[in-house]
Amino acid sequence: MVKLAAKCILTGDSAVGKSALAQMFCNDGAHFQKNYTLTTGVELLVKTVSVPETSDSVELFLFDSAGKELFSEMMEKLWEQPNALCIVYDVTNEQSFNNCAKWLEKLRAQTLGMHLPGVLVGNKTDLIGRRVVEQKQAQEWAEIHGLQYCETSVKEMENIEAPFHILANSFHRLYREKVETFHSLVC
Ligand SMILES: Nc1nc2c(ncn2[C@@H]2O[C@H](COP(=O)(O)OP(=O)(O)OP(=O)(O)O)[C@@H](O)[C@H]2O)c(=O)[nH]1
Ligand SMILES: [Mg+2]
Repeated sequence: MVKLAAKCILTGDSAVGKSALAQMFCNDGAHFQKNYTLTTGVELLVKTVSVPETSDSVELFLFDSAGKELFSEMMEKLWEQPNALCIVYDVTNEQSFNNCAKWLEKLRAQTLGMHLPGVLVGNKTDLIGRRVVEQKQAQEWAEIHGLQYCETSVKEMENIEAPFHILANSFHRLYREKVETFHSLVC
């Protein structure tokens, strides 16, 4: 039984639903906050995720970051040495999707060329009539940039565990690969 810990940065434009997603996931869907509370700086949430078909687990340290530019300098300091990346946009807000490139660039500056598990999340899929970013378009963008993709509705509690399970599983896989490489070198 292996217990891993991973620092996961959660980023994206303001009001896309990052805090809602992190809080619902960490509190097992306890309460959806209808009213918007701006995140100032970074809020840390922790949750342990089991890795399927193993007895292993990954403790995710979620760094729920402010989308407002005002806090970016202070945040980048707290972003040092991440293990996993989660970029969220709002499927009803095209600008929030376009800005994912900017968020990814900021994150990549922290990872010094290392490949880390990453996921792009399209949130607010419950607002069906207001959707402006199509799934195919976002999925293609994610693939090009080496990210996995999923869509969520925090409000409807749809798929909210998916991004974090994807990240935990990918992080665990990388760990296994490193262990195997190490064994092949010493044996
Ligand atoms: N309809 C709908 N609203 C959502 C959903 N997820 C979050 N919201 C709402 O969107 C607003 C913003 O959510 P937050 O989670 O605070 O946004 P944030 O990305 O953390 O914003 P910053 O902290 O400013 O970066 C809140 O009013 C939420 O209730 C969703 O899936 N559907
Ligand atoms: Mg927030």
